[in-house]
Amino acid sequence: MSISTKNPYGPNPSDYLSNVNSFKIIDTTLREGEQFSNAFFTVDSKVKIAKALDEFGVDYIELTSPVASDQSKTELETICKLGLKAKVLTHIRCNMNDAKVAVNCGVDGVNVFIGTSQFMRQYSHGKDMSFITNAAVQVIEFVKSKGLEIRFSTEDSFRSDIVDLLNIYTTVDKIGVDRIGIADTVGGGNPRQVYELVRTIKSCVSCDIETHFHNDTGCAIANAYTALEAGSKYIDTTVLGIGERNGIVPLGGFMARMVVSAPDYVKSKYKLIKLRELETLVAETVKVNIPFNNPITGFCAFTHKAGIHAKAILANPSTYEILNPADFGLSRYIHFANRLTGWNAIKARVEQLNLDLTDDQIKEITHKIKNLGDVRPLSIDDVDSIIKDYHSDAAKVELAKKEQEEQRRALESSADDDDDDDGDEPQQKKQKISSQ
Ligand code: HCA
Ligand code: CU
Repeated sequence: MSISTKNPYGPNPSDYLSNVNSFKIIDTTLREGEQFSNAFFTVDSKVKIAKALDEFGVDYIELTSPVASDQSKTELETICKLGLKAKVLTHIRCNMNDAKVAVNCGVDGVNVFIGTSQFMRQYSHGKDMSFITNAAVQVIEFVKSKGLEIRFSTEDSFRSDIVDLLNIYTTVDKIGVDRIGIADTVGGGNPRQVYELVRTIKSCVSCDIETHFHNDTGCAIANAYTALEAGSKYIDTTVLGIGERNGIVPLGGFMARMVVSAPDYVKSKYKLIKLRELETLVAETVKVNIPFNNPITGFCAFTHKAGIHAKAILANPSTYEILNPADFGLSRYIHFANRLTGWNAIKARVEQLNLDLTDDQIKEITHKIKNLGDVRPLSIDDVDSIIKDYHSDAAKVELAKKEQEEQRRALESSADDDDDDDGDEPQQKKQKISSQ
């Protein structure tokens, strides 16, 4: 029976606007990520992270606005001078003062945003839609006049009035904005809503769409994927998902999603092998651990435990793995030190230990391991000791058997020696032994 090679997770052909196979990453670890409660970046750490992101292959790197603080400006200017392959953006409020400072820092483009929901208009900046639209037009035209890329985003898009959104997006589209941004600022959006909103907006504008998803309700990666299906092209990510509150789309988890759906595109474009290093760098910088259940780099992401799983994984890893650890420079691990283990997993461990045991013996050992595993958690050492003890006991029994056999032979041959006195030929001696 042959297994179909068709990818069941590939783009849906009915999504004719889909960018699943042609998306771009705007990584905002150095802007949104700076809003993570633990983050404290220095020029040095920002440079290191920017270089690592560039090596990984993200398309854009977004940095904190230069008006946020003197240091923020220095960091932005320093990173603009690094000559990275990735384009460098800065993220600013929608006003001319911020825009004037931004365009003088050496950036490739500017990501401008302003809140459009009732919440933002009432409790954040207090401006109405016509003020917002005028400000947006002024800033976009100014940034464009400097020959830089410009994106205009509405903050809290999902709680904004759809008519307001369509009005402002079509206005900025007409004056030549490069991208519009749709932001799920509070992380309340679900994939179906995302699909509908992106699809609706996409049908009204000709520019590209960037989307930004917070993860308050755990939907960030799913929302990003759905946004691509609906025609968004750019996805905002941060390393490990760091950002305001519990953050946004994590780069690693997003890569896991995308490599399954668009393997050729993802593997040719991004250096997946660098992911762990990049995550470790950011985790250390902001003093957190990589979560145990992180896609790809969580410590148990490629650990297989139950005996049934282990058996199949040993026969063909794809049986229980949708991601190949080797694509990320990682390896899978069969967890054999537990009561759910099976004899195939133990056999693999016996082979790793270079010991010679029969399948029946390994089954007996597995039984012992399961019995002990019922009583307490097991370590690898526990299992190895059980295997080695069994092996040395078996070796002792084998040795004792051998010795007995040798003694028996010796006895027989001395009996034959006695018989020799009667002048038997050697050939006859052999026959005597074998006939016993
Ligand atoms: C914020 C702003 C933002 C902006 C997103 C964007 C958000 O910190 O609140 O520019 O598209 O989540 O709305 O990050
Ligand atoms: Cu955000």
